[in-house]
Amino acid sequence: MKKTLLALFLLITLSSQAQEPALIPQPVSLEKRGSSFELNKFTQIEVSEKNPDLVRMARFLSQHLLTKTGFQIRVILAGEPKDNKGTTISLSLNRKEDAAIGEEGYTLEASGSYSIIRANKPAGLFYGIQTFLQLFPKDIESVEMVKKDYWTCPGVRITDYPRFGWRGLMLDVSRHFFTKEEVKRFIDDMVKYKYNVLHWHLTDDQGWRIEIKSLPKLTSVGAWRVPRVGRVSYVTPPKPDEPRTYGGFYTQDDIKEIVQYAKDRFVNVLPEIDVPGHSLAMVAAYPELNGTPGTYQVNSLEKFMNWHSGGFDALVDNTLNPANDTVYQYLDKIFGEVAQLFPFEYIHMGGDECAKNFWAQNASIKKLMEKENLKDLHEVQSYFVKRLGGIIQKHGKKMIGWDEILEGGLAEGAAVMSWRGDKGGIEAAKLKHPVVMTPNQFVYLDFNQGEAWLEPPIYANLRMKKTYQFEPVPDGVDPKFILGGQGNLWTEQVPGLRSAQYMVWPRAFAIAEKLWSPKNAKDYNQFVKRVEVHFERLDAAQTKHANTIYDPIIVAKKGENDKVMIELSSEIEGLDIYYSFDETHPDNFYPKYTAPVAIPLDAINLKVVAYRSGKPVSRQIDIPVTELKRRAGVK
Ligand code: TNX
Repeated sequence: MKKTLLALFLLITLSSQAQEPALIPQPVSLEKRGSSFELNKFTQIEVSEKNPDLVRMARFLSQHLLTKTGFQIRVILAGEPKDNKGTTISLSLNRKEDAAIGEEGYTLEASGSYSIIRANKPAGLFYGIQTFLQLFPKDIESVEMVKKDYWTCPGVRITDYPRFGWRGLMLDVSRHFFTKEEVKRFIDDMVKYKYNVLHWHLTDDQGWRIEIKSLPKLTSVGAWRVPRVGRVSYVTPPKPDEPRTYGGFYTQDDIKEIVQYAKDRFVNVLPEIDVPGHSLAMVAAYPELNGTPGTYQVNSLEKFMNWHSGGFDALVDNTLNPANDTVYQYLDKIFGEVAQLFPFEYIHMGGDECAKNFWAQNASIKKLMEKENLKDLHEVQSYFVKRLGGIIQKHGKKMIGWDEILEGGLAEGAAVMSWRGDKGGIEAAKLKHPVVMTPNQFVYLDFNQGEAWLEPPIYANLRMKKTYQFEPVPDGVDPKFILGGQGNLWTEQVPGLRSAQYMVWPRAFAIAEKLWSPKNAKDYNQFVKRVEVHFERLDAAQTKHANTIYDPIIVAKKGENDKVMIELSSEIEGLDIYYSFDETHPDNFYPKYTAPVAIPLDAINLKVVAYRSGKPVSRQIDIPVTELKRRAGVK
């Protein structure tokens, strides 16, 4: 009797080793069933047939498991003799298509000594493998090999497929350069969360990053600027002969390598060449391309645009001259080479934020307007975009651009990336054009995600909670025109991979879920629980992430008699917030926030900290009263 009890106890503790599934993105359906699956050194991966894609997926999984666990896992063909001591992970391409799961879906069953991932296409197997790995403890992500006798995942049956086919992240490599290895790492992190488009913002005012063999100055001149740290637009302008040492570019071989690396992981790479605005790096290389004679230099993040309530003007002409035929000859060369390098069906031509103030003074543009009967400068931009659209089409690609390409008339067949909210997406979908949704108020990953006083300087805030409210299909729009969406990481204030990761995670968890999971997956509190599990996985993988979800939200409001009232809240549930005004550090024995508080006379700083279950979870935020008054609009 005692022995049986002991055996039962052991069994229960063993099976309870398997953690609760905490998957991101949430699968379409998940059922816990059977006992947990065990991975050990005798485990084998069995493929249903000798299909090269299938074998590649099997090797991909065995390689991952080898580096993390040290187990040498054999890949065998179904029917070949098995090691009886071992458990089996079977990968299978459906002979008869499973219509429910489509091109990227999969089913996964794991229990006891057998797991099987089935899909119609290799991409589905790849996503099934990502899910399977997420079912194991965090050490399966560890950078260092973790030695254990066996690993377990809970017994499950999962059916899963994406809501959208376009699930992207945009990386701006112009404002700051990211090496080839860093871009690969960015892709590695994306695919764990089932992203499948890398939108690569390759050119901008601060640097041209892609080798164009027929126009070598684009990179020999256009890829280099003066190094600066500090706040964009506030940095010291370069001195006339200051060395231009900051930058870099990808050779065409580098590009091919990255495209292949992405393809092996089912990621399409969308190249962006941003014209006719945001073109200062190109103009620095070939000054004949803008309409304002002069010499130009790649921008080093110093101020060169003037933003005002009515819009913006360029202080330096960073635009291409749409009335100059040479411009189109250059673009033909550039887009021709780009089309050769990138297999994806779309090329992004930018089109955003093109200042018109230099165009307005340009005689050749005036002539063009008369000749082509263009009534304003929006129509001039539209003329440019349409002509470029023809070039892109000639090179066998479809054009996509930022929502400004709607202004003055949308080019035939063009897809629109809606960034200034939903508006552009709604308009384009009504015109029956394909749309990718990237509304800045939900998915701009350059916006700060916590208390602005502590975060990198940027003009807007976007907390993960708000990102989780992203809904890719705007009301009243036919979903068939919405290809999907993206999170966009602009990098004016993001100088390297670690800070890029910090800005991306955890908000890209929320975006991944909105793009993959069914529309009804919207339980935020439950999502937060999974996010916390994944923080540990990112830590194991040495991927940086923000912890700003724990930071109290501080709001300063003007109360009666110009008093400043402070409101404290949090973006996740279950936190207790403590504060001080007396220059000492608050802990959980200090006043706990329950209702708005007035700033006491002579206070210098507000200090705030969040606890959960008696333990500190947030940073301590020290914020000057002068700043709080500024926010409340009180002198
Ligand atoms: C607007 S979004 C831009 C970028 C900036 C970004 C900063 C878009 C199409 N253009 O050039 O980097 O804002 O948030």
